[in-house]
This record gives sequence, structure tokens and C-alpha cells, in this order.
Amino acid sequence: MILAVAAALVLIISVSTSTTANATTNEDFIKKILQLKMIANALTFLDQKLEFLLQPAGPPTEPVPDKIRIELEKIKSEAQSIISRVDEELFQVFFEENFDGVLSGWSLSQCSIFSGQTCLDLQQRTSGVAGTPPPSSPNWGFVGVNDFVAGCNGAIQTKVAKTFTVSTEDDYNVSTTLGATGCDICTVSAQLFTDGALVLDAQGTTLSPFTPRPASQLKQATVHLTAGSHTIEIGMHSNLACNGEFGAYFDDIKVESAGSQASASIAQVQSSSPPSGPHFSLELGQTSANTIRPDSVVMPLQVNWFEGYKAEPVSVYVIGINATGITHSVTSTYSSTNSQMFDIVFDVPAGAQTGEYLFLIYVKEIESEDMVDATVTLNVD
Ligand SMILES: [Ca+2]
Repeated sequence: MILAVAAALVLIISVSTSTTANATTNEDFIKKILQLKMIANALTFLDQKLEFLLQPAGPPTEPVPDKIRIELEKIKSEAQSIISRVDEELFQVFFEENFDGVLSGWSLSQCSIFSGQTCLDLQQRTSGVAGTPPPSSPNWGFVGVNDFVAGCNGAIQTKVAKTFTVSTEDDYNVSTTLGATGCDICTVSAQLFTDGALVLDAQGTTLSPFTPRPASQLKQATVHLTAGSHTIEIGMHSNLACNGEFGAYFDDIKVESAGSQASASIAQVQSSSPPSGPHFSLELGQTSANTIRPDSVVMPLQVNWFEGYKAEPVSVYVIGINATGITHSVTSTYSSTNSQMFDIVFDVPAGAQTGEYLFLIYVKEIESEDMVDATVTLNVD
């Protein structure tokens, strides 16, 4: 009976070792984390049983011989080691920065600018892009460049860096909320790097005049890190700089073992009301229009995100059913924290056939790929 317990434990150890190293997809990883949790629970139970068997007096009716007692002690020690590994290596945060306390450990790592420009040190700001409040109060972290010289220059980039350490080679989840200032003739990006490689980025809008992106975006990615020291860099890049402040905002940067993310995913799956998408609805200013050729018909479309959800970049598709000759275009006209408005413009040429035209409007959230659709009709005379 004792030998059977030992053999089972050897099997458990080999399973737990291979599962941490071979995680491929998020779904596979979640399954493996669930297996590991079950193994940890089984080991905890085994540990309790062994504790009982190894009491100094031993169970009253079946005292354990010394030789077996020694083996049981080894098994108990191994079980405890695996339990602590499951906790420490799979559910651990290795780097965290919310910019809300005293900043330390950050230093300027790149300042690629032109004469007359200034790289700004890492700052704490209470208000982000377009006045967006930080995900964690009171501050965003801000990185940027001031340009108060006449004329335009080429690409500029500034970064600040901080080091962190992981104990094991594995996949790690990197996440942050980030956003960049707007610019009508350039593209400003907020960027996060690990060990010099771009991992996450968000671009400010290029809408004119200087309409900043309304909501910052939470982004995450998986990176593979070897055991030891690594670098996080956050920075601002612009492909052109003419005048003003070019900035990137970050908050709640986290590097955690992929198991932490899987654990959060498990909690999400297990919760009674999983927050599956889409998290927005469509509101059309009108669902049909009468027009006399030639004409240009404008139909406003508003995308509203549900309470608790912020506006994310979306693509708007317009598909005409038997709508030969009628062309369309889509323009973003307004955006706020939880909504965005578009003008769908239908161009009806003089030669268009009269009759009723049906159009399908698809709105797809780019990151989640969630889609919502609606229909509009156009009656042409
Ligand atoms: Ca914060």
C-alpha cells in the first residue's frame, strides 16, 4: 500500500514538471493549471494523511516501521515542495507599477530627439489622454518629449527603463493600460518593451484637429523569459514632431506568471455570469431614407458601449444587397469614453436605378472581434 502511494507520487511529480514547460495555447494552459490545482489539492490531502501516520506515537493499532517511516518523510517533503512550487511559480507577480507611490528604479534609457527638443523625465499625471482618469488612482505614468522649436523634424523616441527578475524560464503575461496623445499629421505611439523588444503599443488618433483618442486601452501579451534579470521599458514614439508636447501614458503595468492569468481566466469561466461580448450596441439616426437622384445621403451611426466598458477601436463595414452604382463611405465624427459616432454617406448617382436598396451595417470591435449588425434601406426615386 505504501509503495503504491510512492509510485503515484512519482507520476504526479512528472506530470507537474512537464505541464509547466509545455504550455502552448491559453486554453491548453488553463486545462493544465486546473490539473495542477487538482494535483496540489491531492498532495495537500496526502500530506495530511502522512502527518497522521507519522505522529510520534503512530496510529494506535498499526504502528509504522522505521524504514517505511523514513520513506514517508521523503514523500511528505516532496509533496510539500511541489505544493509550494505550484503556488510560487504559477501564481506570482514579478513586476508591478501603478505610478501611485514614490517612483523608484526608473531611468532614462533612450532620448532620440532633435536640437531644441527635450525628453521629459518619467512623470506622474492625474489626467491622461483627453482627460482620461487613470485606471488606478491617483496617477498615470507619463513619458514624453517637448518640442518648442520652429519647423518640423523627423521621428523622435524616448524611453525609461526599470529592471525586474523572474526565477524560472517560462511564459509570462505582460499587461498595461496605455494611450498616446493625438496629432493631425503624425502618429504618436505609447510603447512597452521587454528586453528591447516591442511587446505592446497604442497609437494616438490622427484625426484633425488634434482629437485625442478618448479612452486608453488595456493590452496584454505573452512573453517568454529566461530565469534572471530583465528590462521593462515604456516610451513614446512619433514619426514626426512639429510643435508641442508628445506624450505616452501608462498605468498598472504587470508582469506575472502565465498561471496568474490562467487563474483569472478560470475565475471568469467559473463565475455565474461570464462577461462574454459584444459589449456594445448600435444606434442608427434613421433606418431608412427616401432620396431623389442624384443625392448624397448621410446616415449617422452611434456605437454605445455598455456601462462599465470603454470605447475600443472598431471597424465599420457597409455591405449593399443588389446596390449596384451606389457607393458609400464611413467617417468617424465624434468619440467619447464609451461611445463613438460615424457618418455613413451613400452617394446616389444620377444613373442609379430607382427602387429600394438594402444595406447591412457591421461593426466589429478590432481587438475582441465582437460584431453587431443592423440594416438600413434607401428608397431611390
Ligand atoms: Ca495609477
